[in-house]
Amino acid sequence: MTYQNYSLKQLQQIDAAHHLHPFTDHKELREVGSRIISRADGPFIYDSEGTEILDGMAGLWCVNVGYGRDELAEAASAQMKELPYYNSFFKCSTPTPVLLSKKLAEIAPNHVSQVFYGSSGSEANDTALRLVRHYWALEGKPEKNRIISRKMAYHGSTVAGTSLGGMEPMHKQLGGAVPNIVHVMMPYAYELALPGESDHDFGLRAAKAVEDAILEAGPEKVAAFIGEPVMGAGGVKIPPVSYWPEVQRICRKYDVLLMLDEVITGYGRTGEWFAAQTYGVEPDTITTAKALTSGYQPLSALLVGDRISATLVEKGGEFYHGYTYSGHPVACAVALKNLEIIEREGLVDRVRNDTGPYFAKALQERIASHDLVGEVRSIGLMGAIEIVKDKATKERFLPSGSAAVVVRDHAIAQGMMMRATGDTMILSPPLIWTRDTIDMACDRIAKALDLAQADLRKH
Ligand code: PXG
Repeated sequence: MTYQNYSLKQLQQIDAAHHLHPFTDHKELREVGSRIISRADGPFIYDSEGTEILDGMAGLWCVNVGYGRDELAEAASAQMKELPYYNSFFKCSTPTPVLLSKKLAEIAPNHVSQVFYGSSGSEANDTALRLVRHYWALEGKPEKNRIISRKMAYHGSTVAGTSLGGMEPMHKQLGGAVPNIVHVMMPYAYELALPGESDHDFGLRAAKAVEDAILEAGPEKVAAFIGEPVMGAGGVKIPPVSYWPEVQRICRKYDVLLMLDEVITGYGRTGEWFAAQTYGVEPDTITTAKALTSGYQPLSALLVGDRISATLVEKGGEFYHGYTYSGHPVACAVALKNLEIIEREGLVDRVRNDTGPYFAKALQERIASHDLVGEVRSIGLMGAIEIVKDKATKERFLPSGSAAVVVRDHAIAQGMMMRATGDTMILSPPLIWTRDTIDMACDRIAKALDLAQADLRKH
C-alpha cells in the first residue's frame, strides 16, 4: 500500500503516534501536526494538498541541482541492479567510490587528494576529529590533541559533532562533551563589531581570538582549529575577508592544523567548488556531505590533505575506524552523476558570475530597506536577513527569536520556504535558481515582511 491511500490527516496522526523528529518539540508537533511534503520538481516542493512552495533552503542546504533529476534516479537504479552494496573494508573496493575519489581529488584544492567516506556530515566530522588526533599521536605528539572551534558553530549532532559545535542548548543535553574542545568568538560583525570598528579590523580581532586560545592552551597542546567557512545553521554568518587568511597564518605560525567544515559550502554554494578556494585558504581536512549527492542519497566525504594522509599511510598501520556504508556504491554512483550535472550545466560558474551577484543585488535593493530588516548579506547563493525592531539601534523583538518565526510563517504561506534561526532568516536555494527565480523569491519575501510587520507592530 502506498502513501497515496492515506489522507493528510491520517498521515499526520500516524506521524504523531510513531515518529520522533530531529530537533523538534514533540509535544508541540503533536498539537499542530507535521507539514507533509510529498513531491518536488525543479525549484519547487509540494505538500500533500498540492500547494506549491519555492524551496529557498534546497531541502536542508543540500539539493543543489534541484528536484526531479531523472538521471540521478537512473544512476541509483542501474547501480542497485549491478551491485547494491559491497563494503570497502578488508582490502575490498567497488568501482564507484574509486572513481568518485579520483573526481574529488581533481576538484579539491591542490594539496588535497585522499577521501574517507561516511553517510552524513556528522560522521565525517567524527572521522576528522579522530584522524587529526591520530595524526599528532603518530607524529609523536599525543598531547597535541585540543581542538579550537567557535561559539554557535554547527558540526553535526553525534556526540563528537555536538562537542565540536558551539550550540549551548545542544551541549546542555549532552551529559558530557568530548574533552579538550574549546570555543572562541565567531566572526559575526553585525552583532559583535565594536562601534566604529571596520569590517577588516573586526575580522582580524575575531582571528586573534583563535591565537589567544592557542596561546592559552600552549601551542604544543593544540591539534587543530575547525570552522565552517561561512557559518550556516548558526545564521549564515559571513566573515570579513580579513578573517580566513589571518586564521590560516595563525595556524601555520603555531603548527596547528586547519579543518574546514564545508558540509554546507561545498560543491558550489559560494561560487567555487569549495569555499576554501573562495577564501584562498589551504585546509588540512575538508568535511563535505549534503550537496555531494544533492541530497539524493546520504553520503559524506572527508577530504584529507596530503600532510595528514602521508603520515597516515607511512606511519599509521591500521586506522581503527570506518562505517558499514563507507564508500556505499549506490551513493557514490549518484554523487558521480550529480557532479557531472553540476559541471555540465556550469552551475558553479553561474553562481560566481551571474546568480550570486544578482542575488546579492536583489537582496540589497529589494529587502534591505524594509523596516524590519537590520541587514542583508550573502555570498554565492547563501544569504541572511536580520530581523530587527529598530534598524538604527539594531534592537530586536522580544522574546528573542520570536519575530523571525512570524516572518517565516508568512513566507511559507506566501509559497516561500525559508528557515528562521534565532532572529535571522536564512536562504540557501538550489543552484539552479535563475534571475527570475530570485525575483520571485524576493517578491514573496517582501510580501511576508509586510505581513509580519503588520502583525509585529500590533503588539
Ligand atoms: N557540519 C555542518 C556545517 C552542517 O551544516 C553537519 C556538519 C552535519 O551533517 P549531517 O549530515 O550529519 O546532518 C551539518 C548539518 C539547520 C540544519 O537547521 C543544518 C544541518 C543539519 C540539520 C539542520 O540549518 N547541517
